[in-house]
Amino acid sequence: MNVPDTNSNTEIKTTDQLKTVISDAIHSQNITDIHTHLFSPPFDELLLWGIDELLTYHYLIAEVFRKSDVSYQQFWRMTKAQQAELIWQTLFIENSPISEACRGVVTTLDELGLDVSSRNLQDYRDYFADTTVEAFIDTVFESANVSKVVMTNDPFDPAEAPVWESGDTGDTRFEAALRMDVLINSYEDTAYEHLRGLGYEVDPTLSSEKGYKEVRRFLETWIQRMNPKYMAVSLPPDFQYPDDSVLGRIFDNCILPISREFNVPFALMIGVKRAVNPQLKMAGDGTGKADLTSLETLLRENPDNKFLVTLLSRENQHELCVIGRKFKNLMIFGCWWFMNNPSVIEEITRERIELLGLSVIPQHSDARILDQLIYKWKHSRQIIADVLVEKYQSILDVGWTLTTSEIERDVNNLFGGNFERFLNGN
Ligand code: HDL
Ligand code: ZN
Repeated sequence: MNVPDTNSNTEIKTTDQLKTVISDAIHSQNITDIHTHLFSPPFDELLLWGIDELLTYHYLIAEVFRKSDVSYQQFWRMTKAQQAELIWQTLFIENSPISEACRGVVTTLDELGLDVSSRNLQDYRDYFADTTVEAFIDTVFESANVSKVVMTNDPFDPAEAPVWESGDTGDTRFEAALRMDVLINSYEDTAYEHLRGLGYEVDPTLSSEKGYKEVRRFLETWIQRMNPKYMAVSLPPDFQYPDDSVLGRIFDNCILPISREFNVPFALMIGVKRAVNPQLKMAGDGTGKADLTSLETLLRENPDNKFLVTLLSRENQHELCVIGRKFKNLMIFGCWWFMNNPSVIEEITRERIELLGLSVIPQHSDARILDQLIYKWKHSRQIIADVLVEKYQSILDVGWTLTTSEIERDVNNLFGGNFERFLNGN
C-alpha cells in the first residue's frame, strides 16, 4: 500500500492523505488540558491514581447501583478496595464494560500495557503497587501526550490551603484555577464565617462597599498565591444575571473588576443541579437546561471581561454556539461531564466547527484520577479527528488546497493555542 506523502508542505490531495495527516496531527499534538480535578504531588492525598481510584470514580458509583443489589448504606460502609471489587465484579465481570466510564478503565489498562483479557484485578493492583506517583505522572503525561493540566483549586478547602501557603505546589505541569463555588454559591452559610476567621471584614449579606473591598482583597491574595489561569464557578440551570443577590453583587463588585484588573478570565460552568440524589454523594449531581439570556447579558454588559464557558445540558449547546458568534469575549470550551460521551462529543464538535470554525477549545478531560488522562484524551482525539476529516474534506471537494502544516497549525490552536491567546490577549 502506498504511504501518503505527509511532509509539511505537501499539498493534500486525497482522502487517505487527509485522514493520515489529521490523525498524525491530532495524536502527536501536545495538549493543554484546561479543566481537571487533578493535583500535583505536594497535595498528597488529593492526587488520586491507580486501579482502585479508577474503579471508584463517581461515574462508576452511579452505574453500579443500577446493576447491583447493594444498598446505599452497605456501599458507603465498604472500604475503597471493597467498593472497587464490587464495581469490578458487577460492571466488568457480570456485565460487559461498554459504558463510556467502564470502557475508559479498559482503555487505560490496555494503554498501560496490562493484559485486559486476564481480567485479574490483583495483577492490576500489583502494577500500581510497583510504581511511584512521580514515575506514574511521567507515564501518564507521556501516554496521554498531555503537556499541562489545569487543576481545580478551592481556597476554602483546608486540605489545599496549607500547600498554597507553603509556596511549594511542586510539578509545574500542574497549573492552577481559582474555584469560586464556596464564595459564590455558599457565601452566607460558609464563606462569610471563613473570611471573617481570616480577618476579612465582610458582612453577612455582602452588601457593603467595605465587604466588596475585602472580598477583592481576598481574591487578590489568592491570585498572587496561585497565579491561576482563570477563576471558575459552577452554576445551577436557574443562574440569573443581573440579580439582586450575593451572586449578582459578588460578580459586579468583586469578581468582574478583579478579573479585568489582573487579566484572569472568569470560567462559568452552567447547568449543574447539585445533590439531585444526595444518597449518591459526589455521584448524585444532575443537569438542567439553563436560560442563557443571563449569559448573553453578562457578556454584553461586560465587554472588557473575558469568559470561558461550558454548559452541562445537551439542549443548551447549539444556543451556546450562536452566543459565541455574538460575543468575542466568550471562549467556549469542552464537553463537560454528562456531555463527555462519544455521541455527544461528536454532535457538539460538529456544530461548533460549523458555527464557530476553529475558534473554540473543543475538549477538556475533567479527569479526577490521574490515569484518566489516558482514556479521556485517547477517546476524544479520535472523535475530534473524525469530525475534522469530514470538515476539511468538504473544502477539498470544492477545490480548496491544504498543506500538512496548515492542518498542524489548526490542530495546535484547538488544543492549546486558542487557550493561550485568549488568556494573554487584551
Ligand atoms: O463542577 C465540576 O467541575 C464538575 O466537573 C464536577 O467536579 C463533577 O463531579 C465531575 O467530576 N464531572 O466530571
Ligand atoms: Zn470539573
